[in-house]
Amino acid sequence: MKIGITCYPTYGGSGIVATELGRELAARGHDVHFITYANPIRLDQGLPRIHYHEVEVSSYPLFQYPPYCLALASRMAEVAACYDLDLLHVHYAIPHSVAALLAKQMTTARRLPFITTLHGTDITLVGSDRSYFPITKFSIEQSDGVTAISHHLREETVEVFGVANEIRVIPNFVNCELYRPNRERPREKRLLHLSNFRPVKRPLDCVRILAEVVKWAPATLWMAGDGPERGPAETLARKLGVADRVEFLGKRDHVEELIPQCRVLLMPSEMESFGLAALEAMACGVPPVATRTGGVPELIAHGADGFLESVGDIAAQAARVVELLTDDALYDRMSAAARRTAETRFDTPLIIPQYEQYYREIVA
Ligand code: GMT
Repeated sequence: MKIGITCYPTYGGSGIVATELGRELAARGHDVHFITYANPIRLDQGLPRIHYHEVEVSSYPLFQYPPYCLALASRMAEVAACYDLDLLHVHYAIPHSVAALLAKQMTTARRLPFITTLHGTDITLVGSDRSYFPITKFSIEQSDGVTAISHHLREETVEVFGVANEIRVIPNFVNCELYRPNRERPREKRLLHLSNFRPVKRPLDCVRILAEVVKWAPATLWMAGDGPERGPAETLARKLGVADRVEFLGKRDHVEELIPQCRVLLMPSEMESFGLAALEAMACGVPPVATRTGGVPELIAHGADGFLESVGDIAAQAARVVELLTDDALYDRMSAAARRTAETRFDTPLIIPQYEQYYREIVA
Protein backbone atom coordinates (compact mmCIF):
# COMPACT_ATOMS: atom_id res chain seq x y z
CA MET A 1 0.00 0.00 0.00
CA LYS A 2 1.03 3.63 -0.46
CA ILE A 3 0.41 5.57 2.71
CA GLY A 4 0.79 9.27 3.49
CA ILE A 5 1.56 9.95 7.16
CA THR A 6 1.29 13.35 8.82
CA CYS A 7 2.25 14.11 12.41
CA TYR A 8 3.97 16.68 14.57
CA PRO A 9 7.60 15.98 13.73
CA THR A 10 8.99 17.58 16.88
CA TYR A 11 9.36 16.04 20.31
CA GLY A 12 6.15 14.35 21.46
CA GLY A 13 4.52 10.98 21.75
CA SER A 14 2.18 11.27 18.77
CA GLY A 15 5.04 12.11 16.39
CA ILE A 16 7.12 9.25 17.77
CA VAL A 17 4.30 6.74 17.31
CA ALA A 18 3.65 8.00 13.77
CA THR A 19 7.33 7.78 12.88
CA GLU A 20 7.81 4.31 14.33
CA LEU A 21 4.63 3.17 12.59
CA GLY A 22 5.92 4.49 9.26
CA ARG A 23 9.22 2.67 9.73
CA GLU A 24 7.51 -0.58 10.65
CA LEU A 25 5.12 -0.31 7.69
CA ALA A 26 8.02 0.33 5.31
CA ALA A 27 9.84 -2.68 6.75
CA ARG A 28 6.74 -4.72 5.87
CA GLY A 29 6.89 -3.58 2.24
CA HIS A 30 4.58 -0.55 2.20
CA ASP A 31 5.54 2.76 0.63
CA VAL A 32 5.41 5.43 3.29
CA HIS A 33 5.33 9.16 2.56
CA PHE A 34 5.81 11.49 5.52
CA ILE A 35 4.20 14.87 4.85
CA THR A 36 5.32 17.22 7.62
CA TYR A 37 6.99 20.59 8.16
CA ALA A 38 10.26 19.01 9.35
CA ASN A 39 11.94 15.63 9.26
CA PRO A 40 10.33 13.58 12.07
CA ILE A 41 12.69 13.47 15.04
CA ARG A 42 13.26 9.71 15.15
CA LEU A 43 13.36 9.23 11.38
CA ASP A 44 16.83 8.36 10.12
CA GLN A 45 17.35 9.34 6.48
CA GLY A 46 17.83 6.82 3.70
CA LEU A 47 15.58 3.98 4.86
CA PRO A 48 14.09 1.97 2.00
CA ARG A 49 10.51 2.81 0.97
CA ILE A 50 10.41 5.87 3.23
CA HIS A 51 9.92 9.25 1.60
CA TYR A 52 9.78 12.66 3.15
CA HIS A 53 7.89 15.64 1.73
CA GLU A 54 8.40 18.93 3.48
CA VAL A 55 5.50 21.32 3.90
CA GLU A 56 6.65 24.88 3.30
CA VAL A 57 4.58 27.63 4.78
CA SER A 58 5.21 30.93 3.03
CA SER A 59 4.74 34.05 5.02
CA TYR A 60 3.26 37.29 3.78
CA PRO A 61 3.01 40.62 5.58
CA LEU A 62 -0.76 40.22 5.70
CA PHE A 63 -0.54 36.91 7.53
CA GLN A 64 -0.23 37.48 11.22
CA TYR A 65 -0.64 33.69 11.46
CA PRO A 66 0.71 31.82 8.38
CA PRO A 67 -1.98 29.26 7.38
CA TYR A 68 -0.09 26.00 7.96
CA CYS A 69 -3.24 23.91 7.64
CA LEU A 70 -3.80 25.15 4.07
CA ALA A 71 -0.18 24.59 3.02
CA LEU A 72 -0.38 21.10 4.51
CA ALA A 73 -3.64 20.30 2.69
CA SER A 74 -2.15 21.47 -0.63
CA ARG A 75 0.96 19.36 -0.10
CA MET A 76 -1.07 16.31 0.91
CA ALA A 77 -3.20 16.55 -2.24
CA GLU A 78 -0.09 17.07 -4.39
CA VAL A 79 1.80 14.10 -2.92
CA ALA A 80 -1.32 11.90 -3.11
CA ALA A 81 -1.67 12.67 -6.82
CA CYS A 82 2.03 12.35 -7.67
CA TYR A 83 2.59 9.09 -5.80
CA ASP A 84 -0.86 7.55 -6.14
CA LEU A 85 -1.43 7.29 -2.40
CA ASP A 86 -4.07 4.83 -1.22
CA LEU A 87 -4.81 6.74 1.94
CA LEU A 88 -3.70 9.43 4.36
CA HIS A 89 -3.09 8.61 8.01
CA VAL A 90 -2.89 11.63 10.27
CA HIS A 91 -1.77 11.64 13.88
CA TYR A 92 -3.22 14.21 16.27
CA ALA A 93 -6.55 15.66 15.16
CA ILE A 94 -5.70 19.36 15.11
CA PRO A 95 -5.09 20.55 12.44
CA HIS A 96 -4.06 17.38 10.60
CA SER A 97 -7.49 15.84 10.12
CA VAL A 98 -8.85 19.14 8.83
CA ALA A 99 -6.01 19.34 6.30
CA ALA A 100 -6.63 15.71 5.29
CA LEU A 101 -10.31 16.43 4.77
CA LEU A 102 -9.43 19.34 2.48
CA ALA A 103 -6.89 17.22 0.58
CA LYS A 104 -9.50 14.52 0.13
CA GLN A 105 -11.98 17.04 -1.26
CA MET A 106 -9.32 18.49 -3.58
CA THR A 107 -8.58 15.03 -4.96
CA THR A 108 -11.42 14.67 -7.41
CA ALA A 109 -9.87 12.14 -9.79
CA ARG A 110 -10.28 9.29 -7.28
CA ARG A 111 -11.07 8.43 -3.71
CA LEU A 112 -8.52 9.46 -1.06
CA PRO A 113 -9.72 8.22 2.34
CA PHE A 114 -8.09 9.38 5.57
CA ILE A 115 -7.68 7.94 9.03
CA THR A 116 -7.27 10.08 12.12
CA THR A 117 -5.43 8.66 15.11
CA LEU A 118 -6.26 10.41 18.36
CA HIS A 119 -3.41 10.62 20.84
CA GLY A 120 -4.61 12.49 23.89
CA THR A 121 -4.23 16.21 24.27
CA ASP A 122 -5.83 16.66 20.83
CA ILE A 123 -9.00 15.56 22.66
CA THR A 124 -8.45 16.30 26.33
CA LEU A 125 -6.87 19.77 26.04
CA VAL A 126 -6.68 21.33 22.58
CA GLY A 127 -9.77 19.80 20.99
CA SER A 128 -12.02 20.55 23.91
CA ASP A 129 -10.88 24.18 24.02
CA ARG A 130 -13.86 26.34 22.93
CA SER A 131 -12.08 27.74 19.89
CA TYR A 132 -11.23 24.32 18.44
CA PHE A 133 -14.14 22.21 19.67
CA PRO A 134 -16.47 22.49 16.62
CA ILE A 135 -13.73 21.86 14.04
CA THR A 136 -12.28 18.95 16.02
CA LYS A 137 -15.71 17.31 16.29
CA PHE A 138 -16.38 17.94 12.59
CA SER A 139 -13.04 16.55 11.43
CA ILE A 140 -13.43 13.41 13.56
CA GLU A 141 -16.91 12.86 12.14
CA GLN A 142 -15.66 13.38 8.60
CA SER A 143 -12.72 10.97 8.97
CA ASP A 144 -13.09 7.71 7.05
CA GLY A 145 -11.54 5.92 9.99
CA VAL A 146 -10.68 6.94 13.55
CA THR A 147 -8.39 5.14 15.97
CA ALA A 148 -7.57 5.89 19.59
CA ILE A 149 -4.51 4.70 21.46
CA SER A 150 -6.45 3.52 24.51
CA HIS A 151 -9.97 2.63 25.59
CA HIS A 152 -9.87 5.55 27.95
CA LEU A 153 -9.26 7.97 25.09
CA ARG A 154 -12.01 6.42 23.01
CA GLU A 155 -14.50 6.82 25.87
CA GLU A 156 -13.32 10.37 26.52
CA THR A 157 -13.77 11.24 22.83
CA VAL A 158 -17.30 9.88 22.72
CA GLU A 159 -18.17 11.65 25.98
CA VAL A 160 -16.64 15.03 25.12
CA PHE A 161 -17.57 15.22 21.44
CA GLY A 162 -20.62 12.97 21.27
CA VAL A 163 -19.34 11.58 17.97
CA ALA A 164 -21.13 8.56 16.56
CA ASN A 165 -18.37 7.06 14.36
CA GLU A 166 -16.77 3.79 15.27
CA ILE A 167 -13.45 4.49 17.00
CA ARG A 168 -11.10 1.57 16.87
CA VAL A 169 -8.67 1.15 19.75
CA ILE A 170 -5.19 0.29 18.50
CA PRO A 171 -2.78 0.67 21.40
CA ASN A 172 0.71 2.09 21.10
CA PHE A 173 3.51 -0.35 20.49
CA VAL A 174 7.22 -0.87 21.04
CA ASN A 175 9.84 -2.70 19.06
CA CYS A 176 11.08 -5.25 21.60
CA GLU A 177 14.06 -6.12 19.41
CA LEU A 178 15.31 -2.56 19.64
CA TYR A 179 14.19 -1.77 23.18
CA ARG A 180 15.91 -4.42 25.28
CA PRO A 181 17.03 -4.75 28.88
CA ASN A 182 20.68 -4.59 29.87
CA ARG A 183 22.16 -7.99 30.64
CA GLU A 184 22.70 -6.86 34.22
CA ARG A 185 20.77 -4.56 36.50
CA PRO A 186 22.46 -1.11 36.18
CA ARG A 187 24.78 -0.50 39.15
CA GLU A 188 23.89 3.12 39.56
CA LYS A 189 20.53 3.88 41.18
CA ARG A 190 19.56 6.20 38.38
CA LEU A 191 15.99 7.35 37.77
CA LEU A 192 14.76 8.56 34.41
CA HIS A 193 12.12 11.01 33.27
CA LEU A 194 11.42 11.28 29.57
CA SER A 195 8.96 13.84 28.23
CA ASN A 196 8.36 17.09 26.41
CA PHE A 197 8.39 18.95 29.75
CA ARG A 198 4.91 20.34 29.33
CA PRO A 199 2.98 21.14 32.52
CA VAL A 200 0.72 18.08 31.97
CA LYS A 201 3.82 15.88 32.49
CA ARG A 202 4.57 17.43 35.93
CA PRO A 203 8.37 17.14 35.55
CA LEU A 204 8.83 19.18 38.74
CA ASP A 205 7.35 16.24 40.63
CA CYS A 206 10.33 14.16 39.49
CA VAL A 207 12.69 16.56 41.22
CA ARG A 208 10.51 16.47 44.34
CA ILE A 209 10.45 12.67 44.25
CA LEU A 210 14.25 12.56 43.94
CA ALA A 211 14.61 14.91 46.93
CA GLU A 212 12.58 12.39 48.99
CA VAL A 213 14.29 9.29 47.63
CA VAL A 214 17.84 10.49 48.41
CA LYS A 215 16.96 10.41 52.11
CA TRP A 216 16.86 6.60 51.78
CA ALA A 217 18.97 5.65 48.76
CA PRO A 218 21.84 7.28 46.81
CA ALA A 219 19.78 7.97 43.70
CA THR A 220 20.43 10.22 40.73
CA LEU A 221 18.04 11.43 38.03
CA TRP A 222 18.26 11.86 34.28
CA MET A 223 15.76 14.32 32.86
CA ALA A 224 15.57 13.68 29.10
CA GLY A 225 13.70 16.02 26.78
CA ASP A 226 12.98 19.69 26.74
CA GLY A 227 10.06 22.07 27.04
CA PRO A 228 8.54 24.87 29.09
CA GLU A 229 8.95 23.22 32.51
CA ARG A 230 12.66 22.48 32.14
CA GLY A 231 13.82 25.85 33.53
CA PRO A 232 11.51 25.66 36.56
CA ALA A 233 12.67 22.06 37.18
CA GLU A 234 16.32 23.16 37.12
CA THR A 235 15.54 25.95 39.58
CA LEU A 236 13.66 23.56 41.85
CA ALA A 237 16.56 21.10 41.85
CA ARG A 238 18.84 23.85 43.14
CA LYS A 239 16.28 24.96 45.71
CA LEU A 240 15.81 21.42 47.05
CA GLY A 241 19.58 20.85 47.18
CA VAL A 242 19.64 18.00 44.64
CA ALA A 243 21.06 19.87 41.63
CA ASP A 244 24.27 17.79 41.75
CA ARG A 245 22.17 14.63 41.45
CA VAL A 246 20.08 15.70 38.45
CA GLU A 247 21.30 15.84 34.89
CA PHE A 248 19.20 17.57 32.26
CA LEU A 249 20.01 15.79 29.01
CA GLY A 250 17.91 17.80 26.56
CA LYS A 251 16.27 16.20 23.53
CA ARG A 252 17.58 12.73 22.72
CA ASP A 253 17.05 10.65 19.61
CA HIS A 254 18.02 7.11 20.53
CA VAL A 255 16.31 6.69 23.86
CA GLU A 256 16.62 2.90 23.54
CA GLU A 257 20.29 3.40 24.47
CA LEU A 258 19.47 5.64 27.42
CA ILE A 259 16.66 3.76 29.11
CA PRO A 260 18.50 0.49 29.92
CA GLN A 261 21.08 2.50 31.89
CA CYS A 262 18.39 3.49 34.39
CA ARG A 263 16.65 1.67 37.22
CA VAL A 264 13.20 3.28 37.37
CA LEU A 265 11.12 5.45 35.04
CA LEU A 266 9.20 8.34 36.61
CA MET A 267 5.97 9.33 34.89
CA PRO A 268 4.10 11.56 37.35
CA SER A 269 1.77 13.02 34.68
CA GLU A 270 -1.45 14.87 35.38
CA MET A 271 -2.99 13.11 32.37
CA GLU A 272 -1.69 10.45 30.02
CA SER A 273 -3.89 8.77 27.43
CA PHE A 274 -1.39 5.96 27.11
CA GLY A 275 2.11 6.73 28.40
CA LEU A 276 4.48 5.70 25.63
CA ALA A 277 7.60 6.48 27.69
CA ALA A 278 6.45 3.95 30.29
CA LEU A 279 6.00 1.27 27.62
CA GLU A 280 9.46 1.93 26.19
CA ALA A 281 10.91 1.63 29.69
CA MET A 282 9.00 -1.59 30.36
CA ALA A 283 10.39 -3.12 27.17
CA CYS A 284 13.86 -2.36 28.57
CA GLY A 285 12.92 -4.05 31.86
CA VAL A 286 12.81 -0.71 33.66
CA PRO A 287 9.74 -0.63 35.91
CA PRO A 288 7.71 2.60 35.84
CA VAL A 289 6.45 4.50 38.86
CA ALA A 290 3.55 6.42 37.34
CA THR A 291 0.25 8.05 38.15
CA ARG A 292 -3.18 6.41 38.02
CA THR A 293 -4.59 8.58 35.28
CA GLY A 294 -6.20 8.29 31.85
CA GLY A 295 -5.17 5.17 29.94
CA VAL A 296 -2.12 4.36 32.09
CA PRO A 297 -3.88 1.55 34.01
CA GLU A 298 -4.45 -0.17 30.65
CA LEU A 299 -0.68 -0.43 30.36
CA ILE A 300 0.65 -0.83 33.89
CA ALA A 301 -0.70 -3.44 36.31
CA HIS A 302 -0.10 -1.89 39.73
CA GLY A 303 2.24 -3.97 41.85
CA ALA A 304 2.99 -6.44 39.04
CA ASP A 305 4.94 -4.64 36.30
CA GLY A 306 5.11 -1.14 37.78
CA PHE A 307 3.48 1.08 40.37
CA LEU A 308 0.57 3.51 40.08
CA GLU A 309 -0.02 6.27 42.63
CA SER A 310 -2.23 9.37 42.77
CA VAL A 311 -1.31 12.47 40.78
CA GLY A 312 0.75 14.80 42.96
CA ASP A 313 1.30 12.28 45.76
CA ILE A 314 5.06 12.72 46.00
CA ALA A 315 5.44 10.72 49.22
CA ALA A 316 3.72 7.65 47.75
CA GLN A 317 5.64 7.79 44.46
CA ALA A 318 8.95 8.30 46.29
CA ALA A 319 8.18 5.35 48.60
CA ARG A 320 7.63 3.11 45.56
CA VAL A 321 10.93 4.21 44.06
CA VAL A 322 12.69 3.46 47.34
CA GLU A 323 11.10 -0.02 47.41
CA LEU A 324 12.43 -0.70 43.94
CA LEU A 325 15.90 0.62 44.73
CA THR A 326 16.32 -1.26 47.98
CA ASP A 327 14.59 -4.61 47.40
CA ASP A 328 16.50 -6.46 44.67
CA ALA A 329 14.15 -9.46 44.59
CA LEU A 330 11.15 -7.19 44.07
CA TYR A 331 13.08 -5.23 41.46
CA ASP A 332 14.04 -8.29 39.43
CA ARG A 333 10.50 -9.67 39.56
CA MET A 334 8.95 -6.40 38.44
CA SER A 335 11.59 -5.78 35.80
CA ALA A 336 10.94 -9.20 34.22
CA ALA A 337 7.17 -8.67 34.40
CA ALA A 338 7.49 -5.27 32.72
CA ARG A 339 9.46 -6.77 29.84
CA ARG A 340 6.90 -9.58 29.57
CA THR A 341 4.02 -7.09 29.33
CA ALA A 342 5.77 -5.25 26.51
CA GLU A 343 6.52 -8.49 24.67
CA THR A 344 3.16 -10.18 25.06
CA ARG A 345 0.81 -7.21 24.60
CA PHE A 346 2.52 -4.32 22.82
CA ASP A 347 5.31 -5.68 20.63
CA THR A 348 5.25 -4.41 17.02
CA PRO A 349 4.33 -7.77 15.43
CA LEU A 350 1.14 -7.71 17.52
CA ILE A 351 0.06 -4.15 16.80
CA ILE A 352 1.24 -3.17 13.29
CA PRO A 353 -0.96 -5.82 11.60
CA GLN A 354 -3.94 -4.18 13.33
CA TYR A 355 -3.16 -0.95 11.46
CA GLU A 356 -2.65 -2.86 8.21
CA GLN A 357 -6.01 -4.59 8.63
CA TYR A 358 -7.70 -1.25 9.37
CA TYR A 359 -6.13 0.31 6.26
CA ARG A 360 -7.49 -2.54 4.13
CA GLU A 361 -10.98 -2.05 5.56
CA ILE A 362 -10.94 1.70 5.00
CA VAL A 363 -9.52 1.49 1.48
CA ALA A 364 -12.06 -1.18 0.57
O1 GMT B 1 0.98 15.66 25.43
C1 GMT B 1 1.83 14.84 25.23
O2 GMT B 1 2.31 14.13 26.06
C2 GMT B 1 2.29 14.61 23.87
C3 GMT B 1 1.26 13.82 23.22
C4 GMT B 1 1.47 13.85 21.77
O3 GMT B 1 0.47 13.71 21.13
O4 GMT B 1 2.54 14.07 21.26
O5 GMT B 1 1.23 12.54 23.83
C5 GMT B 1 0.05 11.80 23.75
O6 GMT B 1 0.31 10.79 22.81
C6 GMT B 1 1.26 9.80 23.23
C7 GMT B 1 1.50 8.84 22.08
O7 GMT B 1 0.34 8.21 21.67
C8 GMT B 1 0.73 9.09 24.48
O8 GMT B 1 1.64 8.10 24.88
C9 GMT B 1 0.54 10.12 25.58
O9 GMT B 1 -0.03 9.48 26.69
C10 GMT B 1 -0.37 11.25 25.11
N1 GMT B 1 -0.30 12.33 26.11
C11 GMT B 1 -1.34 12.70 26.85
O10 GMT B 1 -2.42 12.15 26.79
C12 GMT B 1 -1.09 13.81 27.80
